[in-house]
Amino acid sequence: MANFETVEVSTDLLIVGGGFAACGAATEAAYWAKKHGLKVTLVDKAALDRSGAVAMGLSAINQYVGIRDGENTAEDYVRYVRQDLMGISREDLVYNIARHVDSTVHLFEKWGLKIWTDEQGKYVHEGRWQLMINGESYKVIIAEAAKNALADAGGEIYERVFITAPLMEGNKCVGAVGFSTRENKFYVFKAKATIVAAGGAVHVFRPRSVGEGFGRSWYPPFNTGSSAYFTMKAGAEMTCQEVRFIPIRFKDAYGPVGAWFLLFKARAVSAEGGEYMAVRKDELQNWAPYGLAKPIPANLRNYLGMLDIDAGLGPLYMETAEAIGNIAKDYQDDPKAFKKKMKELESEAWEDFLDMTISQAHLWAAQNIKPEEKHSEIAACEPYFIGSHSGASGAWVSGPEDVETPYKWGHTNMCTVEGLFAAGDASGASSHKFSSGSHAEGRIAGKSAIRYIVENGQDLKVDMAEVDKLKATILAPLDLYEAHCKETTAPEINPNYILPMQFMFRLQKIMDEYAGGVTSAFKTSKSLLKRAMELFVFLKEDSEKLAARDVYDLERCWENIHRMWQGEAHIRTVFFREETRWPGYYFRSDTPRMDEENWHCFANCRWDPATGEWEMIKREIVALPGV
Ligand code: SFD
Ligand code: AMP
Repeated sequence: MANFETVEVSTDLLIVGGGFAACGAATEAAYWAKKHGLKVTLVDKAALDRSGAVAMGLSAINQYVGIRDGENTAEDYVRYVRQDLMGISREDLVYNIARHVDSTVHLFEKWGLKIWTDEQGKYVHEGRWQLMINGESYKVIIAEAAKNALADAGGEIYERVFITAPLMEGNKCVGAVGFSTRENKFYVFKAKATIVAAGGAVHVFRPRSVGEGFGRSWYPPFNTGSSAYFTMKAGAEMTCQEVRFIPIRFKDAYGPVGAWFLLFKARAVSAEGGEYMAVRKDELQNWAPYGLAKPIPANLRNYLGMLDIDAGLGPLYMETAEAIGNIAKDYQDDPKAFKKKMKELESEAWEDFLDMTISQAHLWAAQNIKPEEKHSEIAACEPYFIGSHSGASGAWVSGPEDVETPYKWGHTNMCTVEGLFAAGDASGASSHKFSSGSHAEGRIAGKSAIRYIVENGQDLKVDMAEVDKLKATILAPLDLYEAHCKETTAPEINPNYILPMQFMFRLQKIMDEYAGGVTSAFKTSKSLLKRAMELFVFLKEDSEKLAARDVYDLERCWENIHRMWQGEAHIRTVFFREETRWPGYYFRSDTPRMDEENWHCFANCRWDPATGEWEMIKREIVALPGV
């Protein structure tokens, strides 16, 4: 076996990940841990300051309810998410996040985040729920608060350690194992409770950007399905694995559209100039009641644009010049004020990208695009798994104690596995939490997990013989490479193993062509999915032949295994749900309609660690009482 030192770390609470949910969990848990003399340890595969989805920054806080100013109620937010997710959401979880999210946003401001304010000192809204920010350093600010809280409570942070798998004792999670991405060290974290907050997944599907653009995607390439893998391998029930997210973005550099639609009130049109949201309005009848209420769900907005593409009316364009012109119109009688306003709008347009998707600004510059003069192409991205945005995939977690629902079996945000909690992208059916809601949910999970430890925490029993077996499995790709790499003149071509990049291409090809990726125009069917499952049998077999040249490759091997599990859960759940509910995310051509009678329910799944079998489960949707 490759020579890796084993480093054992004992803690009370382990937080896996260092993004928004993890930072929220760390900040809150540290406070309660200090009171109870407990230790909190956070492990991130990257460096906390710039890890996860918010690495480059963001230009808006997408969830702010505005309860203190009487703008909205938490119940309003529940109705919004119910509508946007075509009726499928865990309303208790959405409610719990919504009632806590504002205090998180106020903390962000206290920690130094600049939220735009108007002349009256009120937050500038992008839309009903969204606040504009100067967000290029958003992640640094939130990470700093988490670091300070952990330091104050005697906690620890491990950066650049890739968590590979859960550590289990029967149906109880007792920590995690992983390896350093820089040194030959294998880590064993033993914990009385574990919170998984390792984000969602990208590059499961073949991206639009291949060849020279490979690696560019809307979702950050460093989130690779580790949350899903971790919870599935622990035997946790999962939910909404079919609810992938496809954002519409400025084409090829993936710049955000929210500010354009909501703040600038821009129209999206086909190459012929028709506004698909108006021209194709009648199509929304087919998706009633959700298609007929406002706001029109994100997937249906996508779908109407996709119908234009199918009809040969592409490319689609965002009418940036028209929108800027409309806003500036009010100033046209005063040339000086007009010029000033135009300058301001122009800089806001560029800042929107520079805050969070810098490469879109590069692309505009490279293509001589001045948004005030010329429109820009938009397109549907490849599918992603991001339960915190407008997708919903994640673990099935226990709801808040004070809300009357059947969804309660343990401490709030605990999975169906003892001692294992999830938040952010890792927890499912509670979409539209975004950065602020993920942080709030992390705080909820952090407090709950500490309470779990205080009430249930016994001394840990970890079978080190099992740990040694896990270590051998995790390091196997290094051994396989070492054993065979000299047998061929070109070490990347070898009948005894497959390198991680080749493996990823194969996974992406299956997902793209059979499970409704970009090149299949997001369409799939029962037969295509069945064939994908057949091909996955071989893919899984060959995953045992993944080989690694060094620790970087070892990380890539495991990232791809994590992606593969996310892909399999997706295929199985799309297959299970015999209807089309989210056209614009995916379309099942053999069941092209929504079936409220049979499928207004959660489609859950569970992989059984004891038998290796998958179980598919329908779960009832229970509305938040009185909402
Ligand atoms: O508008 C391991 N999001 C936006 N939210 C907003 O509030 N406003 C916006 O402006 C947003 N925009 C946006 C957003 C996302 C993306 C990708 C883009 C633009 C391009 C959504 C939020 O970013 C998102 O909801 C939260 O970040 C979710 O939080 P969380 O904690 O669930 O995920 P994370 O922040 O990505 O962190 C993941 C962490 O896990 C680590 N990790 N660590 C150890 N071992 C492993 N195996 C690991 N695998 C991953 C990561 O390093 C990271 O620390 S807008 O354009 O949509
Ligand atoms: P995006 O940049 O697309 O991620 O959008 C940012 C926020 O605005 C998210 O909360 C979206 O759900 C919301 N949003 C974007 N476009 C629209 C739209 N056309 N109508 C309503 N909400 C939107």
